[in-house]
Amino acid sequence: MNDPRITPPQATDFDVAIVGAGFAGLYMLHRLREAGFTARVYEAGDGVGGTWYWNRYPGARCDIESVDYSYSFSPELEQDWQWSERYPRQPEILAYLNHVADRFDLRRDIELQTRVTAAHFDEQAGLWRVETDRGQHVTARYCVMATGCLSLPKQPDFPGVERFAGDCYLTAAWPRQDVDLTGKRVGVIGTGSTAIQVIPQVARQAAHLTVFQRTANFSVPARNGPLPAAEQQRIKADYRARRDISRDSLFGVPVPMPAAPRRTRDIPPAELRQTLETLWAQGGAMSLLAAAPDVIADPEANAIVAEFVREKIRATVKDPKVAELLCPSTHPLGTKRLCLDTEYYETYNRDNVTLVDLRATPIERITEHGLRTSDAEYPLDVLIFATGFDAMTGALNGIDIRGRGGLALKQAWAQGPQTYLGLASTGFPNMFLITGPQSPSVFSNMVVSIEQHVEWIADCMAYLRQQGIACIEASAPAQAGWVAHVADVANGTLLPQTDSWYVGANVPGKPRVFTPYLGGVGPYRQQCQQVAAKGYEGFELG
Ligand code: FAD
Ligand code: N01
Repeated sequence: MNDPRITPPQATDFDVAIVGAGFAGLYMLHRLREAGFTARVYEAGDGVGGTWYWNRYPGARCDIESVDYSYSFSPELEQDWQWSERYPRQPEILAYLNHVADRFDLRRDIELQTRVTAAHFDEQAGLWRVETDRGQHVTARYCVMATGCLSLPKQPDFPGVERFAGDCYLTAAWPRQDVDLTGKRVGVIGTGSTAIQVIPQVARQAAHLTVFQRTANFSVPARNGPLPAAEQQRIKADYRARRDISRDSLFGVPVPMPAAPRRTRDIPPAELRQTLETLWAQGGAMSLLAAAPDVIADPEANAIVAEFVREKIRATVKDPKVAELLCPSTHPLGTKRLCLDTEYYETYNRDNVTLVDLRATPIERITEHGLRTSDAEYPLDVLIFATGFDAMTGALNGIDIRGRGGLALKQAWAQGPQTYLGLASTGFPNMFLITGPQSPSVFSNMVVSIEQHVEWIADCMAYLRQQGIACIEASAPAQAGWVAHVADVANGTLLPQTDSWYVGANVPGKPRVFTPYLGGVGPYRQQCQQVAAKGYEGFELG
């Protein structure tokens, strides 16, 4: 039990330091308090909400249904809160998270406008020393990184960007006040999930919108709309069952795991067509993936579903040349995040929208009055960058995290993230990651995955306290086994081959490693439960 490398615990300022006050940090704080721990949350923003605090761009909303993209830990909360739409807008999700912060009296333990700059494990004292950009130095037995998978936006580094005389906006740092684009010539760079939400909104306001597309993406209609009270009531009457299905599912949504999945290619074409038409009419990206899970592994299945979506694009977009440009051709469906939209493809039928193909005519530079590609200059008043994130590891690498022997996390992960279950990393005792790399995280309804991690971590800390164990650390062999398993599962799919942020391809110099765990939310949960049931198998306790 006694690890000679660590002396008995000293008193700390808090039992737990939590970095980040999004869905993860808020629930972690609540859960730890309930378990009798003291905890402090540090949040860089001046409000809680994380993703939903920062991403205020027009059209921002989630792609999981509101009744599912919400906490399940409090039956009273889930009954009381009324969602207005099938897919809630950013302000509604932010209001929800603020309600949670107030309802559970969380704010008194959250320090806003406080960025954690360093977290060093002091081996002698067996505690974490945490530093912030406000000059605070605090100690905690445990450090929980709730820093978000998609919280560090890429900064626009286009040549000439600093000379642009118009207004520039980064979608992930959108201003609080309304941005009036009426009468403006607006350029949007990017056609990922964010841009696909922004573009229809901007097109309605701007005098002219030019979309600069490098890679066409697959998008599925949301079929969003009001969530009628009666429908919400019906769902809430049997909420536990719905939540349980999500918890045991592949992607954290209430689509049960098929008992004996049929291969998509074996389904008679007429039947498959009917299923796809029904799903298309119902809307929802996750339901499409969940209905034909082998599309991410079987090229033939993928080709069938991808062609179905392309047909829909061609049928929607009137100009055949524009339609063809919008048809994804560089990657299999679902190997970049499948997008969810409201009138995205329809937007290209508007007279005030132009699509520019950056593969044919790359951006050369941003000029004082617009953007120049290899064949034209586009005069612009406003530029919107929807160019994505340094995902999965960006926010963690933004902190000087040091474990045993002063080992920097950045160095330990130089060849790609190394974790056990995506929850912990060898050499970094008493540090936990919420939805860390190599957990289902971004390949799931993240609220379901966040709740699972938070509960596992809080239970683990309670167990250690009860057993009088001061230190927990992922063992090197267990970590190596998990990293290999994550890679094996990914390599059985089409995802690692595609250039996406899942593999870090969007950030120059990042090691190419597929980061989410694709084994499914339900099976992953079971593995975590088994690890705990076996006395935290694969961890060294001391
Ligand atoms: P975040 O919400 O990212 O919160 C992390 C917080 O940590 C941030 O507030 C950040 O400021 C803070 N932080 C980071 N580093 C530091 C530091 N060093 N010091 C102090 N504070 C720090 N997921 C879905 O499942 N469905 C969706 O529909 C969906 N839509 C999304 C839409 C957008 C635009 C984006 C960007 C992401 C979306 N996601 C979606 C993923 C989303 O990030 C998660 O669902 C969820 O909100 C993550 O919560 P979190 O608390 O883990 O992280
Ligand atoms: O970022 P992205 P995002 N020159 O990386 C282009 C979640 N999310 O913010 O594909 C030209 O997907 C880039 O082009 P390419 C969701 O998990 C969810 O849109 O690299 N173009 C791409 O088109 C999502 O996956 C929701 O060729 C450049 C775009 O910018 C994740 O967040 C909503 C470029 C970036 O797309 C990230 O989505 C929003 C360059 N130099 C976000 N650099 C919903 O749930 C980048 N691009 C609804």
